[in-house]
Amino acid sequence: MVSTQQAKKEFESAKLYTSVHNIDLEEFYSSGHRTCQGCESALVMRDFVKASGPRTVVTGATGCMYVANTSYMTTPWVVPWMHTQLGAGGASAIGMAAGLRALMRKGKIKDEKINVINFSGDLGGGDMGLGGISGALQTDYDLLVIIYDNESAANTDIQATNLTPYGAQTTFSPTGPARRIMHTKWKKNVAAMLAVGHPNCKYVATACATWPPMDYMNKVKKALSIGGPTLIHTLDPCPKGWDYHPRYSGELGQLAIKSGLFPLYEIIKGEVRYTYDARKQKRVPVREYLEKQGRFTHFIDEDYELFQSKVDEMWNDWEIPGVAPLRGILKLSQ
Ligand SMILES: Cc1ncc(C[n+]2csc(CCOP(=O)(O)OP(=O)(O)O)c2C)c(N)n1
Ligand code: SF4
Ligand SMILES: [Mg+2]
Repeated sequence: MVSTQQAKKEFESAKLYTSVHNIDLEEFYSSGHRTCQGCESALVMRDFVKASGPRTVVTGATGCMYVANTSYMTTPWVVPWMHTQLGAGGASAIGMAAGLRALMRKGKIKDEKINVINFSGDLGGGDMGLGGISGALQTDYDLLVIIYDNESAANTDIQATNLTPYGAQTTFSPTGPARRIMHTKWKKNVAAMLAVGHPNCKYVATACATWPPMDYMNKVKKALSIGGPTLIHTLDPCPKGWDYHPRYSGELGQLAIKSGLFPLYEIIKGEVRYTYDARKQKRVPVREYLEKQGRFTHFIDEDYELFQSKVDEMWNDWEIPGVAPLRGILKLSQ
């Protein structure tokens, strides 16, 4: 475990928010975007750049957060922002960080800390761009990759990705009389996979933009102050893709965490710290979360039960609950 003293030191050096009243009023992702009402991915954008401040450059992979944010020559981005190809988030961050380092070394720009942040979606980052992100996490550059996960290829009309939950209806996996469940894969465990395989990566966290309050913004601050390659994976309720009224985005994010379905943690130099400990808190039945979304309306009792058993297994049987899906070491028989 991280010692209290070490945690205190990190906390102080990152200048974390201790109350919503400390949060800067200035916006660096402001009006001019065309995301859906209730879009949590838009909040992920707004809040990371609020936490990182004006000395930030952003690269963004294709997806809702590119298209909805740059339509018809309008943009909410106040800081320098660059679009990059769907699977190229990691490579674009390396290039940006390397370019800035070279310019500073040659004295062409002031030598100062400039935050380099890439955002990529669950398809662009968690599937297609995984190789580039892996490359970025093995460098010695100061860069942060945020995988914003709305659990579908939302921009191209809600196709399933490998981060779409089991059984969800998407345009690739419609339910019907012949087959009720079309998407039969369990969600890929991206953050932990990237954390365990990249010794150079200094900080990995999972987060949700709205709950617990300030948790996500403070994780961004920590990632940037720890420096080196870092990664945050956010779960972003998406009213269009998940099929619910936009007013419930905050509640759904909270239910995903309180049911234990989306584990909230940070890994600093190999040590896990739960930021919502679903091992110890009484978990909300996952059915309460699933029933509020149109993409699961075809579920029957056995589907809810399967979901619940998978969540319970994650917290009760895994070696590092909710994080690493290993169940210990088999004893070899003599
Ligand atoms: C190489 C490539 N293949 C396909 C596309 C079409 N395309 C554009 S956005 C997108 C979906 C991206 O999904 P995700 O990364 O999850 O971001 P979201 O749209 O959900 O925000 C796809 C398939 C593309 N731009 N480039
Ligand atoms: S489809 Fe989903 S991710 Fe895309 S803008 Fe709408 S709410 Fe946001
Ligand atoms: Mg997506």
